[in-house]
Amino acid sequence: MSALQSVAGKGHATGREIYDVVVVGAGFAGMYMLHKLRGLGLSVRVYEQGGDVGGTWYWNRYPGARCDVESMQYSYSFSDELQQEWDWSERYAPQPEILKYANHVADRFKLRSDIQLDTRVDRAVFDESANSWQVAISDGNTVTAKHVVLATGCLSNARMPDIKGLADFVGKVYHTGHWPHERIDFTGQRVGVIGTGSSAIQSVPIIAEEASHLTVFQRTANFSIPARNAALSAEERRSWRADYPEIQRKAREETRNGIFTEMPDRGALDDGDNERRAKYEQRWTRGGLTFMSVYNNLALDKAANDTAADFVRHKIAEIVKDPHTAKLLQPNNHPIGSKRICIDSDYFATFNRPNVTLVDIKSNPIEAILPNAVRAGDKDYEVDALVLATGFDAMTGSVAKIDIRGRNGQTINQKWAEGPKTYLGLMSAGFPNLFIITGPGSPSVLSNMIVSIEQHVDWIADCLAWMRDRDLVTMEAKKDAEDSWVAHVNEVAHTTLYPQANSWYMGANIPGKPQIFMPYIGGVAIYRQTCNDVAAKGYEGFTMSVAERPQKLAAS
Ligand code: NA7
Repeated sequence: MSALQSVAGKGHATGREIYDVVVVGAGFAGMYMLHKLRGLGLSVRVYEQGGDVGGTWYWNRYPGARCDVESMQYSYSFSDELQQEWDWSERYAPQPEILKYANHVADRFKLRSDIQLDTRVDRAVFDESANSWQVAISDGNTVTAKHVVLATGCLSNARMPDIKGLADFVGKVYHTGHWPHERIDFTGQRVGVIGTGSSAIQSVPIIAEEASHLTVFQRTANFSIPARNAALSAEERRSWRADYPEIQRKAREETRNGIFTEMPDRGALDDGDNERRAKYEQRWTRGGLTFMSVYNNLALDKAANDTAADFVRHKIAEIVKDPHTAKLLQPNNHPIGSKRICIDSDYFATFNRPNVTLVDIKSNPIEAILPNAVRAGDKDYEVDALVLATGFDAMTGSVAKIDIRGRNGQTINQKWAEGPKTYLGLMSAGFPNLFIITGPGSPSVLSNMIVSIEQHVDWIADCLAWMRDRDLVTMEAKKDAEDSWVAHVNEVAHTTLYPQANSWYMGANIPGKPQIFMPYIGGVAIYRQTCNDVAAKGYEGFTMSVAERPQKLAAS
């Protein structure tokens, strides 16, 4: 019997189950991991704290929530039948449609029988004598797993701001990342939105249409590009599908961010003013994230970046009629793209509505929330409902919430106290047989997440099959390989403009969180090649151990 074959219980845990793999989370990463591991004949149990599959798309139900990568590229590629049969209705699918897709995948691949919903993984402790994990789940049971895969998501740990008086507010308080399941009707209400990141930028135009008055509290202005969302025609879908293999190969092997688009061949300063403006104008008209890939040095050269930033600031000034409001909405404290660029549908134009007010809480910070108002700069803004669009404890937050103990009882939070430390973003030394999907140190949130998820899942599955073939029972990142990878991730980040922004990429949005640039900025193509090379060299940088053979009894 191979080291990874074992007897697994079905249904709810009784406390005696032994799984080859426990997967934490049933979002896009967890679902594909389950499917892939089943294909290897492994026993797998997925625990999901939400009431259904979908991960971030299960929780982020705020008005206007939609994907910022075009849907034809934000789809699984592992099944040709799936990608040929699923019809996205819009260029950027709205959240309900993405959630429907997640449910379709769960049903189509019959995943549900191995997914336990409404169940948190509270604790995972590595048992060094048995080379396995003891995983304590919120139904009170503990199961054993040879391997644990954290598919916990990067933007799934909604962050409640610590604002004085918030608990005393008498109206309803909603967090965009933890939105109720029923439709919230703001008709006739005075609504306050705190935060102006992507979630606010998507929801503000919709809330403004319903609310009697909307007050947006802005600490940092953000760059946003029009989405130009539209219905997808059958012809457009057909043309994507006809070229899928080549589009996907290019996205994986030739791009930095896993999004197929024309590759820039020159820097912004290689063109004259008129030509450059024409190119920006063309991308602005086309809409979407690819605005940033018009030139190849926007993330690297401040002078080049300024040309794109100036173009967008100019557009904001053109759209927003009140010059004071326009000025406030123009970002001026970070390079464009160094915080995740937003894409919107009429965000800036919403501030021309008579029922919308922008409040600058950078100059006049929020002092307190009163029972029926937000007090900022000695002024009380009366509101009936509050929307907190204040973001997430990104990349590490959902890992940190689980009490994970590796060798010698060390917790992952102790190990990561000064910032996350991983080898390839996949494993952390001292935590054998524990994989992280799209973890810190991998391209992750800088990329099309589906592309990065599929790459990690495939790599992990290949690795487990390789271990099984060789009767290997543990795999662990070597400390020196991890140290050099962490240094490399940091070094590459600092060749770019990204660390110049106080972004959630840097952990800067969470008071007290170490400020380290968390994702790997080298790009998905280089990263994939690195991971493949590591595997081809017998998982270089990892230690593997074989199962101890049972001792033969000495003849008496
Ligand atoms: P983000 O991008 O982290 O935005 C959060 C916003 O909330 C941002 O404008 C913050 O201002 C603001 N914020 C956070 N805490 C406070 C407090 N205490 N007071 C006032 N304002 C605050 O989160 P999103 O949910 O919008 O988007 C996350 C990602 O999801 C996005 O990038 C897409 O990839 C999808 P700050 O900038 O910190 O000054």
